[in-house]
Amino acid sequence: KIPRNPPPTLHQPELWSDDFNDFICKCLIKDFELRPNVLDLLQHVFIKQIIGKERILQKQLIELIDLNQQIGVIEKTRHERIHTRKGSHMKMQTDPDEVDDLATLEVLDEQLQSRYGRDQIYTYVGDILIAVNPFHTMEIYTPQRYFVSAVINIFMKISVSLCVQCVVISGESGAGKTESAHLLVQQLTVLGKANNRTLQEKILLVNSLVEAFGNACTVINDNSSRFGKYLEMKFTCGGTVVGAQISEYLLEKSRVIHQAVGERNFHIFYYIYAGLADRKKLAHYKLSDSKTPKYLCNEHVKLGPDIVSKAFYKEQFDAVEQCFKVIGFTLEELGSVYSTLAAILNSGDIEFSPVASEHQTDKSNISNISVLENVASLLCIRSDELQEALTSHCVVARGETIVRPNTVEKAAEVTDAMSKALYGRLFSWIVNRINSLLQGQMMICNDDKGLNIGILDIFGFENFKKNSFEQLCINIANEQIQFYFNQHIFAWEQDEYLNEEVDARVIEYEDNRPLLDLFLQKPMGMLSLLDEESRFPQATDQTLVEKFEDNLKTKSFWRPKRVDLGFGIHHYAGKVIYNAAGFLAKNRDTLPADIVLLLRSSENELVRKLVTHPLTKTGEHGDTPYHPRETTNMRTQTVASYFRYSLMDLLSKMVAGQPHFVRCIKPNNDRQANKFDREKVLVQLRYTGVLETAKIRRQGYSHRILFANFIKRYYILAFHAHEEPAVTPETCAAILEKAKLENWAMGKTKVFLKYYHVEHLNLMVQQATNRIILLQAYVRGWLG
Ligand code: AD9
Ligand code: MG
Repeated sequence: KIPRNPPPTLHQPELWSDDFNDFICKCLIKDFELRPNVLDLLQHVFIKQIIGKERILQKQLIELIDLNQQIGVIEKTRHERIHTRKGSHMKMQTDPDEVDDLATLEVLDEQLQSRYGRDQIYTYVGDILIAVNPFHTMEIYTPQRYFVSAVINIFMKISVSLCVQCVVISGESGAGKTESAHLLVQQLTVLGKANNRTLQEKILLVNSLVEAFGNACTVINDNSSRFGKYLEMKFTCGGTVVGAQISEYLLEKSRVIHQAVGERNFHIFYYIYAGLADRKKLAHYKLSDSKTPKYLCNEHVKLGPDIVSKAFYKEQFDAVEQCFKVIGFTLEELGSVYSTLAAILNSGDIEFSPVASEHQTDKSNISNISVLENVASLLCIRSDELQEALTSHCVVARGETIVRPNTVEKAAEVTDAMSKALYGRLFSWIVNRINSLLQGQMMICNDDKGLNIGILDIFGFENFKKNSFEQLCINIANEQIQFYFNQHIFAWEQDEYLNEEVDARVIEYEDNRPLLDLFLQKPMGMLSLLDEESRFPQATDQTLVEKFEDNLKTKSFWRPKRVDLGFGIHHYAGKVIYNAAGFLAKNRDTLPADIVLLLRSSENELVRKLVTHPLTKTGEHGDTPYHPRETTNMRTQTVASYFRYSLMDLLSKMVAGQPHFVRCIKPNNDRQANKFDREKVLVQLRYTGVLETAKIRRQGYSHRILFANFIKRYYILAFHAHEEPAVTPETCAAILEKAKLENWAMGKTKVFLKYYHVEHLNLMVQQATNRIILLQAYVRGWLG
């Protein structure tokens, strides 16, 4: 009666389809009563749908499990692999080519290289996944292959631990974080078989859409993320995707008005310019096809007027528009988005000239009124009011409002500030809108709060020839992520050994806490000093660096000779020389109240929304409160203080979940396939702490599980399903002995396990659950 086909595995999701489970419920398992721990077991394979609808008779279930035990389903290869790992752990003499987990091996970089040569780009070091950028398309992303085993891990964990899982993807710029994040989302949507295809499709498009607005070509990466992204995928307890939410962090808005040598503006501007030209709609959006907008003309990038003829950009424009539509933006909204983008492009072309008058040398005039009118008409505001807001400002003195003219420089600054603000707010609006459109889908099953996998993909560590305020922010964010990693892998682990009185060797690691203090401490950290200096109207970038020099007394900070506004920082990932030119202005990031008021009078709903509450997290002052403690004086909110808040917000999200680390490694600086620069890789392994991780994984205990949880999860391996063993260290020991495991340790409240212990235990549980899946197949066969 038993089917002869090979046992179904987790890779065959069709076996736990709703229909099938329903079928079982109805036909076979009618009056069954299921114990909570067996229920847990079932959750592993997301057949919870069965339970709750009908009750399963425990005795019969046990009988059926016994029946399956006779069949002895063993995932042979995997089983052997774990044995190899255990063996190599002790003897260190396995054939390295056979091992996917390099925590057991000494020469990491060599092994990564030989695996890379065979296109094996994913490797575990303990429970950290190393992903080496292949720089070419690979055919491995099918459900049966490598990456999926990592994804399944994460996926299994949400069901077992029922807590938020957080995947932290890190690595330097161009190492492959964004690609990895895409692949992860793709595979999670497949695994979490979204009930409705449209939702699945929408989630997959979210990344592409926000990246069109938030990514740009830099000298390191043609598709470099210029913002941080935290995508949360929501699942039911049955493992079905039911929604997604995205949070964005720290968009590099300054790119809108200026790009460094060899770099470009955000992708979307090129897409829209070429796309509208293709549709003969440039004139409608007040753009000219003969004269490239100034914001898109970086003299060092040979793009020039041929942007409009770039086939690639046109295709991308169509793709972005398609994303917008599928996700659910209305045509009206799309039109407003295009108008706003076109208004920004036009703003960059407004020209100011000094007014030639003996008395009023400080005054400025707009020399190309038609461009100003274009901007006003695209934003649906009055052009005379816009002209006034750009060329003058109000000061309140002794209760009286006085209008003062703006100099040419000041007027250009105000224009740029408006462009940056519009873009930053547009970006936040798009993200918020996506979230509310995806929210409609959220129907978490009634008995729980739903499960959640978050994926963090931020901009990677950067070290250019010339590094400015933006690089400083990006690198501080990476410093913070590294700190979190260290805390998790090293510090908390050691604390726990102490508390639980478990003996373990102390691991030395590079603690970057002093560096974080250097940046974030109040009141003497770098960002606080920057804020303080930004409040003085007379301060200059020169006085700022002097202030740094006077106050930051550490080896990690120094002033290089012969670089005027230069200062150096020794980051965890290497030394970077920054240039403080423009720091104060970039930090103040002021958007005059006149401009805000004017935009609020717009006849375009979107434009009005961009400058009205409650838009979250847009970065300029005058907005919704970002942080109770940071908002005491909204008028003075600077980029630095907003940045600090964002970082804390991000961190609180991460700390709330169980982390999984993916370390992306860049094998060479030339973006070439099949080129493995050993030195380059070794440096990354060293500074990301992967080398130490390997060490701690060899020596320490990566998993610590409370007695009760351990017993609940694994008791089935040593006890009968109907037994209820006492929550004691003895019960735990009995389970571990039954599983024939050695070298674990018993703490005061927790079992301390090496990662391969957990794999072994999970494998055994999986075998048991496989039997349950097999049961389904059996039942199906039986029912014919
Ligand atoms: V940055 O910090 O945002 O500047 P990332 O995100 O780390 O950087 P990204 O994912 O954009 O790097 O990868 C850079 C390029 O490497 C991609 O454009 C691809 O051309 C290439 N890449 C990365 N990962 C893969 C992959 N798994 N398969 C194929 C890849 N190509
Ligand atoms: Mg990226």
